[in-house]
Amino acid sequence: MSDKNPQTLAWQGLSAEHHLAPFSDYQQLKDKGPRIITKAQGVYLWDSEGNKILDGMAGLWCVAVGYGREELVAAASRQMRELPYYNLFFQTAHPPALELAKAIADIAPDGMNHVFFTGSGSEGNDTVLRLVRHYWALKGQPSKKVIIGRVNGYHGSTVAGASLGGMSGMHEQGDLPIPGIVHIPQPYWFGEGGDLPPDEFGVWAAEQLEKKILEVGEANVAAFIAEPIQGAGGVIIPPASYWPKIKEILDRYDILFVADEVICGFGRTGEWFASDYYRLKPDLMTIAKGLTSGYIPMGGVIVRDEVVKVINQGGDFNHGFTYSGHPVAAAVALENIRILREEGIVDEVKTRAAPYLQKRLLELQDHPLVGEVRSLGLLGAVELVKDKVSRERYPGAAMICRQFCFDNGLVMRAVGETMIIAPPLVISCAEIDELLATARKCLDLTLEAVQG
Ligand code: PXG
Repeated sequence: MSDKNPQTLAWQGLSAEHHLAPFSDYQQLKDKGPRIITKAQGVYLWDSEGNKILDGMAGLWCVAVGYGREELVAAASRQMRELPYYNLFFQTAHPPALELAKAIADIAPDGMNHVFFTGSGSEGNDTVLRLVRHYWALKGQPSKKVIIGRVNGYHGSTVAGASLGGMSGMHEQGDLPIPGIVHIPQPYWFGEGGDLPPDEFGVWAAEQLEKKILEVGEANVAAFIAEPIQGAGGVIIPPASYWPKIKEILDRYDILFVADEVICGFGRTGEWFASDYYRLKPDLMTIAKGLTSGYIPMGGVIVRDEVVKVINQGGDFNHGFTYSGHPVAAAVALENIRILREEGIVDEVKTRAAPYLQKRLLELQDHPLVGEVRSLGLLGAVELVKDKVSRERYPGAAMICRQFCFDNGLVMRAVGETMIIAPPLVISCAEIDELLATARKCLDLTLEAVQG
């Protein structure tokens, strides 16, 4: 007999009988049954067993303003009454999409004043692929088609998104990447830096871009795409030397640079965009997630004026989605940006929450299981190791730790042998204390478990 409540069992039954979940092992899911999340408020979730859980991942990196914001609910319901749907095709538009495009241009880096809306980050990156190739064709250089991504980058799960990304598990399914996409190594010093000091490794990793451009031929390269900080790959914050060196290389070659800001955008680094933080000057930026705080699906691509000038002269851009700029999503995004601005949330991240999280996270460094702690803004990673010097791992430790976290009221993600966090931007210092206290307890439990 299970000690779960009957409603939980009924929902788990529906899961087994009818649902195909994203990124899941279906047999395992059937055997164990998913945790059913039923409600949320602030930075907390509740499951169907009545457990209260601190959401250290802001949903899936998206719930910037926290759960339970009535203003977002009101914005959606107002818009649903007024105009629940109309499209932006065939020379029509509606106020929420236009006003949102302006609100995004106001916070985007200088010279990036236009937005193409999509329903998700993946669709944003599909848009990127078509837009950059269209751009070069219009410039009379149709051979510039190849897009350079990075190993272990994440750019979504559509065919183009998964191809641009460098996740081997995704490439293995469905014959990816599609032609015209190549990858360079990632700037993951702790995992792959070997004996090189971080800065030297950062320069080496950046130089791989130049090497690849020369190998493919500048005349064939359309763009380089990268997350300023890799999220799904394990909160990989590049060594300080990496982005300056990449910028130097980008300046030497006539290719476009796409910053995938789906995770880093809308305040996560303490700036509106990580491109501001690293002064990246991208030509295109993919956005989603924090744009609506995840309350409703929406993504897009912010495009630099020079690129817009070219595509303005190209006749029809034959691309778009039924839900591009959906009025309800746009109304929620507008309200979400208003909240971020008026409550000074991005600045709060920079001056209060991020420094405090970093200070508390660094205290974990003395734990016997912790090889490295890194954080930037409200992104954090804790590398689990058996040996701090050789960086040898305990295979499976992170999954064990993730389960202890769940059981003790904390959502923390495991990527490889790295524990990662990305809490809502509105997390208080007391909630950060709670997060770290639970994390330390779970590291202790994990150490005990792996030492058997
Ligand atoms: N780019 C980046 C940088 C992302 O993190 C996408 C694009 C795709 O966005 P959509 O909205 O199509 O999912 C993402 C999404 C994980 C995980 O395991 C991360 C994402 C999605 C699902 C799982 O951390 N990021």
